[in-house]
Amino acid sequence: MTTKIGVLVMSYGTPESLDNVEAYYTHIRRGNAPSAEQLKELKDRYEAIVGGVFPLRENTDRQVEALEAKLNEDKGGRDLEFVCYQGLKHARPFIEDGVEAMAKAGITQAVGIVLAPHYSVMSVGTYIKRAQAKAEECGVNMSFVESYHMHPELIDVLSRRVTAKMDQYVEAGAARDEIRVLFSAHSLPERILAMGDPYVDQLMETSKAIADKAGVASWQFTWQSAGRTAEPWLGPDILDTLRDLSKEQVEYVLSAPIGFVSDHLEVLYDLDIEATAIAAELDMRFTRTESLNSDPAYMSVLSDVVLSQVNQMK
Ligand code: FEC
Repeated sequence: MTTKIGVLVMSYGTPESLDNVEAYYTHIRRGNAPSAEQLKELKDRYEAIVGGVFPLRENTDRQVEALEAKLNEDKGGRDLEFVCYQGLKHARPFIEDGVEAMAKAGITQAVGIVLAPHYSVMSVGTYIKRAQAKAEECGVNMSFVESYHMHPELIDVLSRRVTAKMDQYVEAGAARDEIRVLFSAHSLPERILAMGDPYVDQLMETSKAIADKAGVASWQFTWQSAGRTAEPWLGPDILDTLRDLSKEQVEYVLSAPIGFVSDHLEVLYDLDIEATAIAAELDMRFTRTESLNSDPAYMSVLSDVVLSQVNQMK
């Protein structure tokens, strides 16, 4: 008999429309509604990127669909059927909705994976905690992929993304070693450092592996998209980094946001609008690597790590 394996594919989530931004923001703030000013500022950012369309939703839908197809292709001769369910952190269908849907479909064995390659207790850790709690309540036996930041195919596809944009700069007249590559990821509160969290080390490992593979002579890591809260967040922020690079007379900057896998607000606004504008003011050239979205190479990474997890399941 064919065994159905549920795969809970977890992602950040985005509002369904501009009218839902307040509920979404309140959820991110753990039930505390934003002030009118904070809400306007966030709505303005969404309007600036898309004028009312939320690209993360469609990108996540495509990733989930493509992963299900890839898993069923890669399963080999085994009598398994993979069924993917979406579970979002801050929007519908929530992580708990995804687990409940699996249980209702009679699934008892499942794997959870987050569409973010690096583990932090404050990011991937919280997705897993919520999914695990719901799975226990629903009687689903779940195991989780915690990170896949050094998967060789991930390093390969990301280094090809870096090389492609460096080649464009070279065609435009830059010398390869004049191009500064800025690897980046979402900042987190500085207190993760005292917790021994692996997030920073994992991001540095990915950055170094890509730089080595792509033969990047000049690179550094910087943070982006820090939350609007009173506590200190990991820095330097990319905007400050750009100001520093301008003092060093760096002319060509290539942004590689390796902590993210989709086009969404933190890429399309924070990099494509905000950082691009600062770079223009500083008279620097600024471009970024293309997001993975549902690139078959990324789907292959996800399929591989999910299948490894299935192989370990009792
Ligand atoms: O396109 C979209 O609609 C969603 C874009 C989006 C992604 C994303 C990814 C991560 N976040 C992470 C951590 C935090 C922490 C806080 C926080 C706050 C926000 C706010 C918005 C937002 N995040 Fe986000 N994040 C995205 C969007 N994020 C909007 C609220 C306004 C603001 O501060 O800018 C602070 C929460 C708090 O108040 O305590 C912490 C991490 C990731 C990458 C991993 C992942 O995808 O889960 C880490 C995409």
